[in-house]
Amino acid sequence: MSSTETPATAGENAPAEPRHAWRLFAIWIVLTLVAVLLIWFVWYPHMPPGRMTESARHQQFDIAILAVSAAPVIIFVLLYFVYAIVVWRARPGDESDGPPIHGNTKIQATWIIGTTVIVLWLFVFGTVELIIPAGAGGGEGPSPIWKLSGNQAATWTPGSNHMLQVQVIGQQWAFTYRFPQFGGFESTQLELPVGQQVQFNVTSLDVIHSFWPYLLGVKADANPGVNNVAFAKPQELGRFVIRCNELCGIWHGAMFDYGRVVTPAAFQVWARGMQAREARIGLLRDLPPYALTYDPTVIPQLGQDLIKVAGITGANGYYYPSQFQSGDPGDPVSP
Ligand SMILES: [Cu+2]
Repeated sequence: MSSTETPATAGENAPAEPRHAWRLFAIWIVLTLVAVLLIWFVWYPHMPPGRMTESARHQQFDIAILAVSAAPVIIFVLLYFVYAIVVWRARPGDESDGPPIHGNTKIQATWIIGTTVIVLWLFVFGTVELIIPAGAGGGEGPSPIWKLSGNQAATWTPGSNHMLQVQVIGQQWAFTYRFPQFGGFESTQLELPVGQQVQFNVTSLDVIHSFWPYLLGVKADANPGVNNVAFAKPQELGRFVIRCNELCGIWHGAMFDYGRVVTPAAFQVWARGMQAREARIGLLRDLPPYALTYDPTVIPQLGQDLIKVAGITGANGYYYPSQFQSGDPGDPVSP
């Protein structure tokens, strides 16, 4: 404690220096308590992204915890700033320097321990919350490490504990959804059953998009040729916005839509109805077989004649290497 020298200039009648540290601590603890209570009880329930799914609920919790963790630090910095300006400012006519101070072991130790605890806490909390639940709603690639509980099955019925499979296909500039457990029908509408585990299989037909129904706490990149898996378990009924979150061309800003979380029974009625309708009008037959990724240039149903136009497919036989001998000009389209 080499910094507590009493200034030699202080007169005998000068008032004793108040205990600044205790004063600061008392004000800080009161302000921090008020801030934490306000954050937790007033702000937290209104924080994005809400509580529509397990992932969203966890993300809201994370933001609240981080706000509570940051409040004491921010309040301390601002309080010290204001206190220094008010209490330690130079008085008119005071031209003297402050006392020379060299080190203070207590303050240094407090600083190192305090910042270490804060950084380690953020590291541990952040890592745990990235993993729980099931990858925190982010796309985890084709074989996720952290999965939602629920069985993989070829069919889905309400309450069956089967994971509902929803394929999300991005293209300039819309998302479409395929439901392999319902005959592989395709829709521009997204409906989801409440209280049931959903597995999104996200891919793209052209450039990189990003599937972002943020009220569901889900965000997964849509890459061509890649199946990017993300999980969600809707907890509340209602509408949610779906946005593309990757600049994908001139109409990127218009690439949004609305989805709905409905009861499992209503979902089943909707899905069966869509499947029956698309079977009736022949659409199911014309769709390419369900796959985790698609190459639009090799899907005959999407228009052989169009693909045959010179210049669109590139080199002869490029997309069907197994069909042609090397050097054979071949036909780049016919499977
Ligand atoms: Cu996009």
